[in-house]
Amino acid sequence: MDDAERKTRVGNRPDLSAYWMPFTANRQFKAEPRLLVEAHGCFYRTEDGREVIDATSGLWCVNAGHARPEIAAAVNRQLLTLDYAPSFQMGHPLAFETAETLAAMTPAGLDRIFFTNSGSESVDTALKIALAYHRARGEGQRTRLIGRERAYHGVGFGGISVGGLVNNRRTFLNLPGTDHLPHTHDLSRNAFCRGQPAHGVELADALERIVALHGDTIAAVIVEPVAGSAGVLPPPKGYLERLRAICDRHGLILIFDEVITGFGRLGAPFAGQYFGVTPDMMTMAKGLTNASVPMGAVAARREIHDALMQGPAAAIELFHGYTYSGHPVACAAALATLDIYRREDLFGRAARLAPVLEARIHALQVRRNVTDIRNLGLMAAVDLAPREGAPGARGYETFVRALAAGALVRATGDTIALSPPLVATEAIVDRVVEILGEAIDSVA
Ligand code: PXG
Repeated sequence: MDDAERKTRVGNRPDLSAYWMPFTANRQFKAEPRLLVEAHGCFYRTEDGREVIDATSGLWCVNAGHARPEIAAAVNRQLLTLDYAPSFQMGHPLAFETAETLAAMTPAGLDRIFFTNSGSESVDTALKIALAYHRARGEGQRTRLIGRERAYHGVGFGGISVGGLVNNRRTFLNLPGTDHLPHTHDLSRNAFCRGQPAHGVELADALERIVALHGDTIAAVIVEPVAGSAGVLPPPKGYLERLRAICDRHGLILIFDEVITGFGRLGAPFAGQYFGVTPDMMTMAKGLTNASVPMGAVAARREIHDALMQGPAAAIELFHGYTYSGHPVACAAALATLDIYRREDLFGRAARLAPVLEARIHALQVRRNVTDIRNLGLMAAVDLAPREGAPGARGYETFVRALAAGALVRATGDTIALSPPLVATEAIVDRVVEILGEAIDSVA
């Protein structure tokens, strides 16, 4: 696009009123729109022609960087070869190949893959599989679902019910029979800690109390190994191990929601491998296709899958699925993406860049109004003290200033999160943190 064209594009900006934007302050946005028109590698271009560093991998999803030609070619080829095939009672080779490739990356034993189109669908799918599994084993009384405070598990009714963000829950009907673990953010003991906090393993014991309260009526426990949307909350040392032990003791399915932590964000394929704790099921989306085509997946332990393969062979074993489960174009995108991760050793690259992000982000401790900083792998967050009477204003203004100065960061409330692409460089991380530091200092 040349400059003349770009100007025309701005001049011809479409009417903004019909599009009801998700998780957006629609009126504020439409009064002062922020439109992106191109993306390559670690950079976006705005409609007024400015280059902006993508310090958030889109929304934690474009792990291999934007506009990868290999993915574009695979998608194009697939569209012209087999653009769609029915997903119920019919198949196509690519779905099987994608499942097999993915199963080779997941933690040992989690090698049965169910495809969805998003993280929200993956979460609801995993919760439903947990109920079906217990019922198939004659434990149909196990219906309760346990989540955690401050968790984000997408926006389906299942996901918001086990989720722990009040704004996402309070307007809507929640599923009955859910309960929540306490969140793990303990500012009094763990402020400004680097990586996993030292304190808080005992917070996992809340699960014992929940089991004592509900007995054998609990089906599953779902947690983000590192809480993402709530502002990057790494688990205290030993916490996930303890949750695993308690689930084993009481026959509960442990689900890791790896929608953000999957595909190299922590420098390993999945958080399960990074922490050395294997869940019974895991949910994925985002980085599975490098966000090029919507796709999600659930990986289940083989025993969970096998427990449902009962009854007459002609019987449908799980009454669940989507028109677009294993969509051929999404599969083509996923295979091309997984190939890039492997060929370019992007998870190794993320592991090597993580200490750089840690060192740089913690240098922001001296900046104005900063109350906490957290990091793990290529995830980091900076908390700002809320302005009196205007929670979220400081976070939003910092985000807007950083964008104007050339870096797209993510603000939720007064927390600024960074999740750079795995292909980012030390220089890019340096520049992002420099821009963020100046933006923080410029906001009163
Ligand atoms: N689980 C987790 C852990 C997530 O982070 C979902 C499920 C839902 O995925 P879908 O594909 O249905 O959106 C998510 C999504 C942010 C942010 O900046 C995070 C998400 C989405 C958008 C913004 O915190 N996570």
